[in-house]
Amino acid sequence: MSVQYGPSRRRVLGGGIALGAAALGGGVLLGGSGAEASEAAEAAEVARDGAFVPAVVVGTGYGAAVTALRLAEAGVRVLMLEMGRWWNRPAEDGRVFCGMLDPDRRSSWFRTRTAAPLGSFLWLDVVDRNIEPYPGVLDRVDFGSMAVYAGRGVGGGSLVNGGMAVAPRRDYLQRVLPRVDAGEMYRRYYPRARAMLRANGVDRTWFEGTEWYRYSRVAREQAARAGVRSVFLDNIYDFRYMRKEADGTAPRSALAGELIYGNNHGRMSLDKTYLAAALRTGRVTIATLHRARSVRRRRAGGYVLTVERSDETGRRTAVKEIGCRYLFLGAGSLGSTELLLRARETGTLPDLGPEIGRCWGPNGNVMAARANHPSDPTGCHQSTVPVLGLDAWDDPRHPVFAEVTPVPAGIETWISLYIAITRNPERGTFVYDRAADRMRLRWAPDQSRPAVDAARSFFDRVNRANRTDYRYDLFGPRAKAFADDFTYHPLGGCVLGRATDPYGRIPGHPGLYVTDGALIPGSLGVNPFLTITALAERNVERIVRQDVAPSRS
Ligand code: FAE
Repeated sequence: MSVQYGPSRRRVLGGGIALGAAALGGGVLLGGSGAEASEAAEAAEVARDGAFVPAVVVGTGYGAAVTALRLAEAGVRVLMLEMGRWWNRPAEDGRVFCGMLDPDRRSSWFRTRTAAPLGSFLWLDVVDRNIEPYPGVLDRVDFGSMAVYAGRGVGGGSLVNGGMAVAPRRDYLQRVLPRVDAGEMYRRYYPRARAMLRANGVDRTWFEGTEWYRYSRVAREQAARAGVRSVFLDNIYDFRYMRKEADGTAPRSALAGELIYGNNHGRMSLDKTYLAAALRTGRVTIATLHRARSVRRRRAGGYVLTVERSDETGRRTAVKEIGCRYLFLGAGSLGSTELLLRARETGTLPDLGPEIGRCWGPNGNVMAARANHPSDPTGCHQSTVPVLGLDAWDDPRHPVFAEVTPVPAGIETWISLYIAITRNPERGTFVYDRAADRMRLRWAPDQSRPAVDAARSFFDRVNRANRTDYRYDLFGPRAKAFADDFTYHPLGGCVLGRATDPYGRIPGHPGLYVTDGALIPGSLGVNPFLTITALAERNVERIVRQDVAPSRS
């Protein structure tokens, strides 16, 4: 079977019916028995060729999930299109996801070999594995001198990320998004996002004593010797569950080397939070293995999407056209930008402005590792869930916020590993390659230099204070202390207040919105999903009030 569907039930629409039913004509079933057996049929029908739905949301990541839930609560029927699959059923080995140390086809989006961020050990290619191509959960999109990791499947990045739920400094948020009232974000939308995402913190007493976080404590002491303060970071991993893992009363996930290829337990990914709530409304349908390819205006108003449906071998099984009145792009920084660039450059939406594709950045990401003294072991047992940040953002020349990340190899490695977020002012530009019908990124290798300079200045300081050195063997076959050629945090491409109005509306295109990381101009100073979620909450609240509600009445 090539398409899996969420557990939504058909339901007679409330206030949104007028819009939905009138527009749908006889096409999509509206009322109904709610029988479980008809769920797949319902989704197939809602996403059938020629269908019209009131609202389409492309993607199922953070911005998309918020948007779908709030639209549905306002009575609007929503179809979500997701190019990946559902991750809610165990495979033959009884697990939904594979682990980081035993990756199989579930790990990667259509690759023949895994492409882990930490690609080597003692310069040897011992980390990656040959695999069968499959719609696996983690994608790596290569753009030459920069690669972007992204989650694929229902839940987007929430299936694979480190789970750190961090709000940026208020002054930096104001600087990055000057059209957004930072006070309102902190008072209203960050708390809402945190609560919905079920962000929680590690118990400090347990943290101080457990073997699973020795690696974080070691990094904290070494940073302190260099005069750098540490901060605890909230996470969407359920720490009460982690305690049970440690006590041996629950199956292990974070304590069994699971993270970037998904967690079989403990992770509160979007399918368990926002998307579960959205599906409970009965107004949201998720069509998986459906990839939005292009968008054009609909003569009677709204938009028409061309959507490709594939099977799990990657074979295209259908091409459909789906009409909608409201189109929300939540396909992530890359996905949403590509859809709009293609529309502008191929002339299906020729009036899209010049800002589409601009102002992209990797959030200054740099990965680095240090070699500790034999007297400073970091532990054979490491929780995969990071909980500690080293905060040198006040450094006037080289602001750095570095997270202490695990090396869950199951053996002592004496390695301290970090993902550093720096304030790299360089920005990339996306251009549409007509011959290949895909987007390319203009990002030259030396555009990563400011990030590396900042990371070097920070880690040199930590090394000096501890008389330690870098590890040069972890980032590929060449001796390299800093991995500056990939990012976990793609940001920008359709920036709020430039490519869109201050709420994500595309100017001159009523009913067309961007609702994801594409809105943030390249840098945030911390990990982005909490801000993407809070911003989507802010934007959709306004859109429901001003754009959607009047059309329904
Ligand atoms: P995203 O979550 O990427 O969702 C986009 C969805 O759209 C995906 O499900 C795609 O499959 C789907 N899609 C794309 N194109 C199409 C199309 N054409 N048709 C249909 N579907 C499509 O978007 N952030 C943090 O804040 N804390 C962390 O600890 C953290 N760690 C990370 C670790 C890793 C390994 C990775 C990869 C990312 C990490 N991030 C972290 C980044 C975070 O996951 C990312 O910023 C958000 O997921 C972006 O949210 P969006 O809503 O923009």
